[in-house]
Amino acid sequence: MATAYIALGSNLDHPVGQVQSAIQAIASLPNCQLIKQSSLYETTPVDCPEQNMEPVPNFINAVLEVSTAMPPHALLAALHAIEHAAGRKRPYVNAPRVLDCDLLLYDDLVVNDSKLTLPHPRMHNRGFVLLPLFEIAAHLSIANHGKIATLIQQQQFTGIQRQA
Ligand code: PH2
Ligand code: MG
Ligand code: MG
Repeated sequence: MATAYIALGSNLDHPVGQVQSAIQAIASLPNCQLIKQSSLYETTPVDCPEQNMEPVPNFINAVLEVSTAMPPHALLAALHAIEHAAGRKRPYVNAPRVLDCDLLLYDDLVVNDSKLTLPHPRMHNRGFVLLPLFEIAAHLSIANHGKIATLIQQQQFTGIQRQA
């Protein structure tokens, strides 16, 4: 069994419900056991372009730890299927989305191929990933970037509110 960390995000169509449904869907995957889930966090958009002067809605973000017998590419495909089932569309880069499920880490595996990059290439400077991840796995390090505790100390993250 491998330990994988998955980031969830939604800023369209009832984000809290979308993230809660995604947690259930991931917990129900074959060969996959939900070990930990972070709180839900309301976060302000990072690198999300406005379209037609429309304000970009806040996100709900969370991070999960799973224990899985699925190889990493199979797990990624399962996450994409869950996004698709939730109605995910990709009209432009970082468009508002009903559901984003990102594979962050899979044991200590380092992967760089056309389908998958591990660790996730932007996780080390995203507060909406690092803060929920720290809540459930404070000890973690990211290959080539070091301890997540240090990464959090070194950066000023704003607009991240843990839900009660
Ligand atoms: N996801 C992105 C880009 N920007 N900002 C927040 N707050 N939360 C996200 O999940 C997020 C983002 C690309 O996937
Ligand atoms: Mg993402
Ligand atoms: Mg994604």
